[in-house]
Amino acid sequence: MVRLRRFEKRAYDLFMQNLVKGTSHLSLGQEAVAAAFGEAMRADDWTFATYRGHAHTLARGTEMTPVMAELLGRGSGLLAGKGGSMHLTSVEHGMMGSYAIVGAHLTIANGAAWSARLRGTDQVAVCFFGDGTTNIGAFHEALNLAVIWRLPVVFVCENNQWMEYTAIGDITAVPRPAADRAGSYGLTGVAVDGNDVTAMYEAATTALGRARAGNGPSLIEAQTYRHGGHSRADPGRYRPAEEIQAWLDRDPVPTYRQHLLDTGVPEQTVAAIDDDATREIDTATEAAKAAPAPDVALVEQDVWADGGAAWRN
Ligand SMILES: Cc1ncc(C[n+]2csc(CCOP(=O)(O)OP(=O)(O)O)c2C)c(N)n1
Repeated sequence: MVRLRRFEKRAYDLFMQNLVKGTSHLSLGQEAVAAAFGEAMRADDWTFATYRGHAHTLARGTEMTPVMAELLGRGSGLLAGKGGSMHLTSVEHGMMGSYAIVGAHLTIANGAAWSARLRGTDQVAVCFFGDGTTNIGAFHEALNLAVIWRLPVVFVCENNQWMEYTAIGDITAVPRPAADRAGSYGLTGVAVDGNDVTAMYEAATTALGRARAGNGPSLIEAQTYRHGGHSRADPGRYRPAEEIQAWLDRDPVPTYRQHLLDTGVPEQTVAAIDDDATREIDTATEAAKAAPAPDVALVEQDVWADGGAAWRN
């Protein structure tokens, strides 16, 4: 969680210095969800994320330097500087993409899960999305199909309470937008404290085990909060100050730090975790800043599945 927190705080600073190209969507405050799944998943499982995918990419073991270089649009970036913050992908780490079309990736995760079934592997596809996504048709289509076909997929709604400028409660008929609808698809509604990394890890382990054993999909709603607004263009000032403060009081990073100290983990060990993360982000930042821009001649490369630029019938 500390790594993810450090990375996004630095990404924010670099954005304010106009070094991050395009916009970026931070998940500060939501780190427990990505960290718990990153820990519980097997190396050959698949992650599908949204445009808010920095933490999910790092949680699968991707190094900070290429991710930071990607945000800065450098040639050494994860996608050679051609994807940017919103499209992080690292197939070798099972990070199968960050999708900007709300809801689109739930059906793609189904496709990955189906391929695992057809190939007889016990890989699991895990798909993260926001609360607003539960009001998109693809959410319902994907859940229905996943249940009918008993697909090894785990749908994880990160209910950070807000969509883009709109509170989820203002436009949704049920209090828990994902968990309360699970029954419609024959699933058990699972609502978890998304700021409690231990509870998240347990929920992740149960759902992954269920999928791996051939018992089909799960739908988890993680109750959490993003500290900032929707994107860097949005400071989120429309949200009530008391609401923000109440969630800051339950910030997963300091809360878990305190938990470690309370349960006897030595102060030096906790400090070493902080120091490692600081060193890692400092190194990544310097390397990314020093890296050259992408070669314009490569702009058409990697456009098609074979890595080339030419249309094929
Ligand atoms: C199909 C589609 N409709 C609208 C948008 C514009 N849009 C981007 S993010 C977003 C809000 C999504 O909210 P939520 O699913 O709660 O995720 P969060 O951003 O809070 O993580 C909207 C409406 C889009 N990208 N795709």
